[in-house]
Amino acid sequence: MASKSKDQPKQKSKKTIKKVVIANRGEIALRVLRACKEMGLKTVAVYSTADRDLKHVLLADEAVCIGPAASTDSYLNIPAIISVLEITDADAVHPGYGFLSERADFAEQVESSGFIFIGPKPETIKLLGDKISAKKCMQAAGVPIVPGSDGPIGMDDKENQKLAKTVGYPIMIKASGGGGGRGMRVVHNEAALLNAISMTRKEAKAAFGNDTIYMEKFLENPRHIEFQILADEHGNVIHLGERDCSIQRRHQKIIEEAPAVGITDKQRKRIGEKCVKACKQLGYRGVGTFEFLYQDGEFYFIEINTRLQVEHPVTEFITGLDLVKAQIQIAMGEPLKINQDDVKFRGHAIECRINAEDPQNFTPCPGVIKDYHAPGGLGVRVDSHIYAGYKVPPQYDSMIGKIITHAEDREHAIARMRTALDETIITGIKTNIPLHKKILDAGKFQLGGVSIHYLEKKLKEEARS
Ligand code: MV4
Repeated sequence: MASKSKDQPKQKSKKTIKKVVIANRGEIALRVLRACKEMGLKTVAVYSTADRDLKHVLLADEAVCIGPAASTDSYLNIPAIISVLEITDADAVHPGYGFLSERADFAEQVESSGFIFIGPKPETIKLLGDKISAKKCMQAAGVPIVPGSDGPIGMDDKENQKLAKTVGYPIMIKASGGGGGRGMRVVHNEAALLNAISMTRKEAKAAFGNDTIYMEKFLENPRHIEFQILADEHGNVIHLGERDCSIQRRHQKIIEEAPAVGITDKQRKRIGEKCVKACKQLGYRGVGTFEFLYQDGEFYFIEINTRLQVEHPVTEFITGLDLVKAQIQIAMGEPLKINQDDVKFRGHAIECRINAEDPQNFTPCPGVIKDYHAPGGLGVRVDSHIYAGYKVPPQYDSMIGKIITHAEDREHAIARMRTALDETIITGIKTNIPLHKKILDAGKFQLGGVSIHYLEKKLKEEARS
């Protein structure tokens, strides 16, 4: 790599992007394709042998098969995707979410091969992918974090017992290489502590090749609230407010909304500004999501996601901004076109994730879609790649699309979603639409502000009666 002299400013010149490889599938590949087309960019779809009939594959300027159905052999095959960048003479790759989107080694190889990774710098992905170093960075910037061990916990049993007592039971043991619900354990008392530590360590080593673990106070009844930020490579950073993602089951989000019920303008400004400050200190580039647990009026940072998220449309609805277009402009080296004062929040948005699954037992339900009638109307957005005759393959995530509604307030956004779900027809496969209707009809959901345990508790209660 060419070395840059110290007194020379880092190169931040405009970078040309004329052709983009979309390294993903399904609804997000279509979302990225639409943004590229609108910006006048050429598109290259990559697809597995199970995905020849994907809508974005048929709409892209070029399409290249990168391997068999198993994602390890296709969507996770780094050399195959870099080869596609080379053979199609593309300039950049958009990773979407999941798959290679948070792989620092992928971003690194894309850049060292002379292409643009549409996302944060590889070093940033690596730094923030490690939960302990992410927490340290946020703490240094004044972002409130969950109290716990200051860094990794060691091998001294007595020390760990002392620490747990100081933090106060119940506590959680988490793997630094984990995240998204993987590699964590709740400990309710000292009798269970040492075994939990050694178990989590062992599992972390096996799952992430990294046995570094840390301790946190366990928050028993929090909401999951996350802040969206946008940063260019010139040091301009803005936040786009928060989303409430508490309606989840087994760490899979099902409904998300923005803004979060009960969060005041003052709280939004305070936490948003802290996230912005952290991004500035890090030299963050691209879109990013700060995940917080929110309990008893306080925010506690847990993790940061360095990718575009599934639920980005609710933020797009309330801010009127196009996050994928912004990602591409940032990757081109352009400065943000707006500042914080230009960000205006309007109304309320809700997203329902539509999964091909049995609404009773949640088992995936792949197969051929016979009829499909999408909802529509004012304030209704459908992000989906499905069509009548489309075969949902069994190899991938069961999400087949998202319905997002926007209205002047939450009550009307819910009413609009109810109407949208009622007019949606998908036959041939089972979907979770009946589950969504049930949640939207529930009084507690309508009141707003339910915790991360709400849905699982509700499902348990229904199973008993
Ligand atoms: C926690 C927690 C309670 N206390 N940390 C789960 C996923 C990962 N991102 C962090 N997770 C949690 N961390 C402390 N100190 C509860 C969870 C948690 C959770 C968090 C967000 C959304 C859904 C969740 C479901 C179960 C547990």
